[in-house]
Amino acid sequence: MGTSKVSFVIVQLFAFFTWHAIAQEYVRMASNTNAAEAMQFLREYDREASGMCYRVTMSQWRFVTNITEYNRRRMLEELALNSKFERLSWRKAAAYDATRVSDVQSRRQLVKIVQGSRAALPEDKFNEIQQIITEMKEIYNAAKICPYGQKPYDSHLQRDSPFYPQSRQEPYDQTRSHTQDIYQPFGPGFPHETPENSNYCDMQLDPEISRILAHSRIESELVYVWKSFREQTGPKMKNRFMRYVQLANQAAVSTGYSDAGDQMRASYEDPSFRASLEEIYNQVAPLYKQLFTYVRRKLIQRYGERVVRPDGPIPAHLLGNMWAQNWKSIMDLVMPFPQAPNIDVTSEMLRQGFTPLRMFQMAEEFYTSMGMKPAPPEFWRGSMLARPAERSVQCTASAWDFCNRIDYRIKQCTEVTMQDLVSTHHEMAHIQYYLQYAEQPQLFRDGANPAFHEAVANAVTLSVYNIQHLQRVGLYNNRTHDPYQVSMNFLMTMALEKVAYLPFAFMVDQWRWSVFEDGVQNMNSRWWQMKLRFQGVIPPMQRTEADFDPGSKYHVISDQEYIKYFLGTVLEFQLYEQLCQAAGQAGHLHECDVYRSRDAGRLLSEIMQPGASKTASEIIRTMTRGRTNRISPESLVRYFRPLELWLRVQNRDEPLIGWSSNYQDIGLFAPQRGHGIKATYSMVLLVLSMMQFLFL
Ligand code: X8Z
Ligand code: ZN
Repeated sequence: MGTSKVSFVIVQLFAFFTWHAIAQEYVRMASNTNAAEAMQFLREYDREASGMCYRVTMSQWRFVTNITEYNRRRMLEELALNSKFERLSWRKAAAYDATRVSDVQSRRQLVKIVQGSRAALPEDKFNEIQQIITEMKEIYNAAKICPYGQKPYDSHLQRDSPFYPQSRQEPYDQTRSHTQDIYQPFGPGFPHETPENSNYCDMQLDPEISRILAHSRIESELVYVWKSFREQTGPKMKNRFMRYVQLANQAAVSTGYSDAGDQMRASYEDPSFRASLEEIYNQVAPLYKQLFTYVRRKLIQRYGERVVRPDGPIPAHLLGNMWAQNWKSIMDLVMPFPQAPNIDVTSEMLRQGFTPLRMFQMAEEFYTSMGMKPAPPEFWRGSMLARPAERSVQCTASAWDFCNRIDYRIKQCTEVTMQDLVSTHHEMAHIQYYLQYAEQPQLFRDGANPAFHEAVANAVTLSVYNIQHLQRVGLYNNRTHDPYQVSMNFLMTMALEKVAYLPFAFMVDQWRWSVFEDGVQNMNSRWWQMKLRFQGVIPPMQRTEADFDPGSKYHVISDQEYIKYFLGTVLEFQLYEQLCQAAGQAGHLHECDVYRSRDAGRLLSEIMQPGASKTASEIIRTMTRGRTNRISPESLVRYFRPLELWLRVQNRDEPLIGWSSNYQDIGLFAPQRGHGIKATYSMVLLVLSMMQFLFL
């Protein structure tokens, strides 16, 4: 055993005994057995927490809809007050012995106050971890890169480059990149010598970099932006992230968990959570591998075998997205029937004179047609439904609950496109959820578990971005093309978004939990090990431990759990199928539309109304009319069944469905030589995991 291993064991032992002492302390603290007093505390908490939540939410709203230094300061002040309130409430709640409170709902509320918080940390450390997260977010948001293929000081050329987006609003012109190759070797020191205040090295993730990854088909350009964005994020955050891991673990241990991953998983209230996740992953993996194999062949046709090996993993920069998580932008390369159309009703919306307001009215009518609630007048008065001309705003679409049972808003820089029409229905689903659980106490005004909100919102959008629905609302009318071909194109678009996403959504927290559990050594190599194992992707160039590629994903550095997106995607199809059954729709799942079904509306309301007052398993039991209490991927697999059959035919001559990895693949990220026993140990682990993959 190497010295590092010995010290690791000592640290673990020390951590265990420290934890034990603190956990004992926590248990001793929970000594107040007066249930009546606990319930009185919860009544006061509900009132104060709602008020606090209103103030913080309002300050955040004011900032994101009008970005000024003054609004930022006000928001930070409110957040600081909120932290104080959180710490105080935590101490009070932790003093009660929840097991003595017979009322289930009150007990549940007490547990909710205590379990997800880091308030068990001493004040300086509590403030420190919050500060670290804020700093990491700031670094991330400030990341900018120079345009591709230009010397950084030649600003004139930069602006004229066909690679430089002409305006933030203008669509990226892929054809110009195809026909012109203006690649110039970079000058010495590029891009490190770029002046900090350069006004042309100002390409941000959103929209410029994302647009290049989505639309450019020039491999060297894709490599460049992929690499440059990682240079501007991960390494600048790695040390902070390591300290964050340490503090998050301390907080978790002080609250009675084994580590911060254990604490994150607690909100799912499932003792066999990790096994359940793995089971779901294994059930969707065959479908993913069919899609993967087909896409790989198409990428080889575009980029050649020099870039993509016929039985190998796919290099991560070719899939149309910074994290290879959503492949819908490469639809042009993989479309099953290029002669049939891809459903896009944008031009029809423009022809019919749609406006952002009309799109939201249409979304509202979707819910009222099912007998659900209309948006209140405050929603129409307060929301920001289009980009304002006169001030700077954050444009990511979001739905807001101001915690006062009156004020609900949406912020969306809506443009008249089909994508934004789907998005209006998605955001309105969040508003509908808020309205449905409004009468619950503040602590229960949330999804049944973290996966529910997104799952519900996306389940509705499955009924909206849907050939039948678009026909019913007079936006689509296909008389000329083969319906089978149109359907396959549609299902491929959906698969590139949903099926391709699953292994990514699964691996992010597998990695994060392994860091919390096993420590911060070789974080980057472990990231890529998991990306290879679950997604079948490799980096396009050598990675080392000086890189910190997980830091290129916002949810990792901003302390947002990610497994909810994996479960949410699976649950979304399960819920959709249940709504379809309630609506009496018996055809293909991907053709079901629940618009105007009162029965589907009743079921959806029943799922939404309890908020978080019931466990996810209770809600799933309601949702499936008692058939199961577990999240299952069967509906997702059923939805894609027609496409899966088509893919199997396309892949019939492929030597390998899925991927095999070799030493070169692993060498791209294996820990560097020269680190003695640690490197050898890691290499052995890597080879073992590769063998395990090959023989499974
Ligand atoms: O973070 C988001 C939304 C907010 S809930 C913008 N999403 C995940 C991501 O970007 O990774 C939506 C899809 C998954
Ligand atoms: Zn959402």
